[in-house]
Amino acid sequence: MLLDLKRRELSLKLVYYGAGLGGKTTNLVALHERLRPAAGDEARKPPLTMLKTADDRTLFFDLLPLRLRGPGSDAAVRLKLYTVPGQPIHAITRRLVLRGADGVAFVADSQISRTRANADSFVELRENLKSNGLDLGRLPLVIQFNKRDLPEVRSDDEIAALAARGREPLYMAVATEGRGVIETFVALLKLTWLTLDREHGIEAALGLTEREVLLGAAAELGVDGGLDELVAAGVGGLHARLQRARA
Ligand SMILES: Nc1nc2c(ncn2[C@@H]2O[C@H](COP(=O)(O)OP(=O)(O)O)[C@@H](O)[C@H]2O)c(=O)[nH]1
Ligand SMILES: [Mg+2]
Repeated sequence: MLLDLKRRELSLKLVYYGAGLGGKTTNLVALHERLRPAAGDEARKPPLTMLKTADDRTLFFDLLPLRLRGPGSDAAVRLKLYTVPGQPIHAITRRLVLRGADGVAFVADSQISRTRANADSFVELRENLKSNGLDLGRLPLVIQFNKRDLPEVRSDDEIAALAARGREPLYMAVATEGRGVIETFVALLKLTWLTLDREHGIEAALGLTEREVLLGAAAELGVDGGLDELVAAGVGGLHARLQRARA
């Protein structure tokens, strides 16, 4: 997190983590495709930077920068969405990309054959956070189960049971069709914002509310209204329980 009070601008780093080929890059591509930058001098669509190997796999990271403004506010939020490369040889890169992360989306591959790879990646995430001085228990984390369209995937019931045990909100997705992608992103942004506000009072410092930030994000992504429904699409997790308690 970087808070520039003079420019009234907050910069956040959000990282999509997970085993190779789970769909992290596809999430960013789907978000990029939906981008409808707000009118005005910022109207240029931000580039999605992809550093790929010859076989189309992420070499170092993918990066999607977003700039959000709350309606009627001159404060701005800059988001940098990163992915990590999945291949074993890129272990050090994954740790570097995680440095200074404000929130993480863990993209799990729903295929039964990838269960072990998901689990290994999650363990590695915890270790990498630790070596960056971050604690998985305190970092805003959202889980996505991607590739729901494929055969031989873990069942809805099984995933719901996982979600009920964990504290993280969990979203089902088919990233290639854009399904669940916005939900995951908005939930991650919301959770990250709430956490940083609790720890650093960013709302008061910037004069920007969580609602305004989420509305700003929704506008950029061409979503009109229905923010609460997007977030509520998640299953399980502490966040969902909080939402129900409030309703
Ligand atoms: N069937 C299916 N394929 C997907 C889905 N999401 C990603 N893929 C495919 O899985 C492969 C790896 O995706 P990619 O985003 O590069 O994975 P990454 O290594 O996590 O960045 C690509 O061929 C994608 O088209 C999905 O929801 N369903
Ligand atoms: Mg990738």
